[in-house]
Amino acid sequence: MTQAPLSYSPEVQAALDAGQPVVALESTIITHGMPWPDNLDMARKVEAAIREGGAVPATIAIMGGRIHIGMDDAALEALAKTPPAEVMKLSRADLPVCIANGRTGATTVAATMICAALAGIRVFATGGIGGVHRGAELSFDISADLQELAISPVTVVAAGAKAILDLPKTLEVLETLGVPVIAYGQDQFPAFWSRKSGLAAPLRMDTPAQIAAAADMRAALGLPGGQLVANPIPEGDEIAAAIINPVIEQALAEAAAQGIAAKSVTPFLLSRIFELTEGRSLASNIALVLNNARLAAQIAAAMR
Ligand code: PSU
Repeated sequence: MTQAPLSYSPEVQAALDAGQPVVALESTIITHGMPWPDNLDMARKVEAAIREGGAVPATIAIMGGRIHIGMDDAALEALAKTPPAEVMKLSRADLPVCIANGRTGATTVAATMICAALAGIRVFATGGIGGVHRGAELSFDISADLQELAISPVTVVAAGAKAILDLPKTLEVLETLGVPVIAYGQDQFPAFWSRKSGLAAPLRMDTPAQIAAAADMRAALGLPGGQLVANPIPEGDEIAAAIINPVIEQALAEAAAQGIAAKSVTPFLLSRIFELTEGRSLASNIALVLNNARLAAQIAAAMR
């Protein structure tokens, strides 16, 4: 039978062999989520934050038809420099196709969860998960990230779902799928660039140990799927909802007018919001990813 072609970096291999905490990181945020060279800077800083937290970072990407679990700095730089049009944006449907055809691809939250689970990594840090897009009642555009949270046993630390989405509907779908949505240290579900969404989070936890214990119990009960930890952006880095919401509305209107659809929607919106906020949205995005990386390292250290 064909085996999954996994290539571990020496550092990640050693950590997994020794049972040390490892945190997975995705690559779509590098190739499609942020512009060069901020994307490389972010990727390096996030890896450093995880190391400072006492865990080993494992950035995941598909290169030359192999699943790389942990990338060296040269590989990270090469991926960050590659134009988005030359890298496949991979989710559950296209991950095997990319690997089988020997291509290069960046893993979204869904694909990173699949690869992390294959590698035995149980915690993953990112910015914000994909979710139910606004107008989904007509477009049916719902990210495969939501379904993946119900399938792959990985705890995903994010600053909620991106505020470009329909957050109430995203929470409804997560509930239907049986995904625990855990706000960290507050009652509200955070809204990516802002700490508050005005929506109550279904669950709240205040320590990494509680989150790790819940993941362990999920496994003990034989329940498939992971957990979404919604970690609010630090106060000093947030953009108030009153400022970011009109910008989101404008970017959404432009996407609709230009007929942007499917996998292009999220990268288009993030880059337009970056331009419209003169870079402020990117600074906040980087700050929230770093904050998530620090929490993920603590959760990984608390897992059995
Ligand atoms: N977090 C960020 N920026 C990003 C992403 C996450 O701060 O660009 C990526 C993730 O890879 C996530 C994807 O899976 O955005 C969502 O894309 P879509 O809405 O097309 O499912």
